[in-house]
Amino acid sequence: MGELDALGKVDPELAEALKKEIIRQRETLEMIPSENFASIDVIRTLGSPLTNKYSEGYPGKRYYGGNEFIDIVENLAIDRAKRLFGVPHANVQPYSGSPANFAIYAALCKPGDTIMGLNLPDGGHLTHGWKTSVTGQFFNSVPYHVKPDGYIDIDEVRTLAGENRPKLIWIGATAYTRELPFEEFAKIADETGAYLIADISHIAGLVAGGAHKSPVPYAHVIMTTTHKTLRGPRGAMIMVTERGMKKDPELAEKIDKTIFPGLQGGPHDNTTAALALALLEASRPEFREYSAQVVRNSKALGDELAKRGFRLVTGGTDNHMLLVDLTKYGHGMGIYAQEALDMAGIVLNKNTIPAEPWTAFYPSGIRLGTPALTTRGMKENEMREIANYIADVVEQINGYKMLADKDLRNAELARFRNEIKQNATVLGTKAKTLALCSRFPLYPEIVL
Ligand code: DSN
Repeated sequence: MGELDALGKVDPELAEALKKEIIRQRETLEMIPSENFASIDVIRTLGSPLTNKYSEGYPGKRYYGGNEFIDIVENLAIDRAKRLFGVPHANVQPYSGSPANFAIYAALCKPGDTIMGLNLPDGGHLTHGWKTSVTGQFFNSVPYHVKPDGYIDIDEVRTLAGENRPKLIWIGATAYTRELPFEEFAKIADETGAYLIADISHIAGLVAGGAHKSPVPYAHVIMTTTHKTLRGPRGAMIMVTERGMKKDPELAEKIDKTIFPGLQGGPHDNTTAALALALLEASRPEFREYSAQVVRNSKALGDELAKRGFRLVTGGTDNHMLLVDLTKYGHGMGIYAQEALDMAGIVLNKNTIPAEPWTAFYPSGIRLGTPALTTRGMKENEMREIANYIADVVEQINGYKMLADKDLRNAELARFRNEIKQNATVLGTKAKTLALCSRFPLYPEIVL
């Protein structure tokens, strides 16, 4: 009996799409650094009947009846988050990272207050004040940047914070390959009276596993999504540190009230249950080994790519991620690399590079990482093999151009798409990635 057979009987169209997605995950090399493979137990807990329940409020203080078991589940998640990260307060209800970040603003700022975050094209997140996010519209956003070498410009942060006296400062990124300088930011926040908010969505699993410095001694509030390196269900948590409680003894209460009733309705109890399980998994010694391996893999991948002549932003990595500058092929070539690699069974994303010479839609780099492949059991040898696959494929974009004129650009992209699907190197690499994937089975428990 196949996993999707029953669904296939009631909704064959949907079952077919689910089946194809599971096969796609199995048969490609997943290198988007914000993605991972949650354990089969986490996946199955997500699919539990807990999705049926309404539980507005918090454990012991619910608006509806019938929450005695949900209280146990949510308390398990809260206690495990507090223990794993070493914080006095955790809210496990945020639906995802962006609403969690908005809740932090709503708890601590008034519209029009000044806030600071890393500029989006420099590796920052939309919700850290970028102009197309409401966070850049409701607040006076003063972005800071990375230096030409790709490292965060701490001197600029200090100067901007001194001049603008922000209410809060974000430390965190979506495309930053070096250890986050929490200590330096804490000093700046103290000097200027700002709240320091660490968004550790990308690195939470590394922090939990001891492979990245913890923000806990430095930040007042910590937000993380739960589905990236932490390898849990899709969701988020907001934690308040001892330092945060010292700065504002009402901080925990303010955050809780902003999540509910301020912004959200009922928590997704099936997700909370899956998160409780993921936090237990992340507290085990195997997870420490996993997070250390993620970083070793990332370094091995980067070293081999550099050997093949690719320039890495900052020259390398301290974490799970690499940012590759493709300007040697021209400006805006990230899309060509992403699509050629996709065709070869390697999934990653085009990304801006510091001082991006083209646009955010057509950026000049690619971003890739090792959390998902490490979950599959791959190690440094496979990373070196994959780096060579990537190099072989990306070299095929040489000679194509990114053009400013829309019609010419579309014509050039159409020519590329037509040619790349017949390219012998790309097709040969596809066969190799498929063979590699089959050596590291994904979700063998799911029989299709
Ligand atoms: N979409 C996430 C990432 O890929 O980094 C950030 O929200």
